[in-house]
Amino acid sequence: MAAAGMTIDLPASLKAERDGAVAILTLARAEKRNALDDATILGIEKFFSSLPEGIGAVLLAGEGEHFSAGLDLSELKQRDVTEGIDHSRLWHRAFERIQFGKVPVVAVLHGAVVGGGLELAAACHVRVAERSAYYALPEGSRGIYVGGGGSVRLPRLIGLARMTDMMLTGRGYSAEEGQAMGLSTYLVEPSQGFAKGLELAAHIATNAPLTNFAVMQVLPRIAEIDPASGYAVEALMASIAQADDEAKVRLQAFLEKRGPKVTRP
Ligand code: 1HE
Repeated sequence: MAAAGMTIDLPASLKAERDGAVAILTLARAEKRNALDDATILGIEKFFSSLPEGIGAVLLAGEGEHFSAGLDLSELKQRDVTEGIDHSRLWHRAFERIQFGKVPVVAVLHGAVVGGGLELAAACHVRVAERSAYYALPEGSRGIYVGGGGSVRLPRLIGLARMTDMMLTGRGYSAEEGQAMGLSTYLVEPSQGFAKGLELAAHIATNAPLTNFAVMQVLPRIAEIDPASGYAVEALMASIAQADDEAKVRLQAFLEKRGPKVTRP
């Protein structure tokens, strides 16, 4: 579908539109609870690989009552081992395009955020949850395993013990619990998620591109390396960012009382 302001051809399960500098990607398969089939995953990969010029952030949301029911179980059928690996690698590729793509991604979560849907949410940079959201990893009860990068991202997000518990016991978490454990960083009333997510994405799009690059591409790498190397990389990144014209313009604006002040939260 070629959407308003966006010329990316996507499967019917995805809708793309543009609101100024924010590209909005919507999971549009509510009749199947936004279950993620291969076409949708390929569409996600394509969308994040072909963002047009002028886009500074992406908002990801889901139509209907649920963000996503995860992997489309009807496609699981009887893959052999090699096909299974290829399938998981496809998800990895697509979700890497989100996490380490061109611009930050804000996800709006509501209803079921389960299995591969939770893995998709975990690949985004900012998560806004509506109070209806709930989280689970039902892979255990289906006799399968996470395959969309969940083993890598979720322990870093909520801790290894919580993910182990979710997978072994089928335990779910409410929106409030998810907020307390850092799964979401914004918790809003039902139907308020999209507006909040759009507001955040629009703000992110006004940041200096080099700052957004550093936060997306450098910060998570520093978090994975030893502290001594981390300090060295941080010093280099800080020096590169401050030498950029964009930083000079913004610092000058503040010093001339034109830049925004930090407001009390
Ligand atoms: C689906 C899927 C799906 C719904 N694949 N078709 N994910 C799960 O184990 C979650 C499975 N889904 C559910 O537990 C429930 O559907 C929900 C709690 C999300 C929503 O319940 P509800 O009552 O609103 O909907 P429903 O009646 O269960 O489903 C509506 C339709 O969506 C129905 O199809 P229909 O043709 O009978 O109308 C369902 O079959 C269909 N549907 N979820 C396929 N997941 C990279 S590895 C990742 C591994 C995983 O993600 S495992 C977790 C899979």
